[in-house]
Amino acid sequence: MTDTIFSKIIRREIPADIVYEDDEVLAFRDINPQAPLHVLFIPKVPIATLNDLTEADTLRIGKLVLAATRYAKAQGYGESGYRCVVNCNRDAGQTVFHLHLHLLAGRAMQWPPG
Ligand code: DGP
Repeated sequence: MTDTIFSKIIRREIPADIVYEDDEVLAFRDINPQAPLHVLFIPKVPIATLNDLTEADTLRIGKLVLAATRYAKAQGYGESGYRCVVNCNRDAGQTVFHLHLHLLAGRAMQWPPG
């Protein structure tokens, strides 16, 4: 996988507003927020898209989702709700090819998404 801007954020080569970190996950505010809370949760291991996941990633992805849901609840959005989105490839609008989970909260959202 080629290096992405998110690998540079993991290596602290470019700045980001990091809100959470553990051994396997990094989370930082989206540069172009689409909701009052918009945080990206990424695995520290570079995985390009959802298509590239294997059995070996099962625990890693579980930890990624848990980190996001715990953060959402800690920020007070457990009851009101929040949205987790993972875009995969062109038709979903993926622009950065390092798997990331968008956590969006703080406003009522539409369904279906655009
Ligand atoms: P996606 O469309 O799912 O690939 O989302 C990529 C997101 O990444 C998009 O919402 C904007 C965000 N983003 C892109 N470059 C940067 C950056 O350098 N810093 C931060 N914090 N976010 C970025």
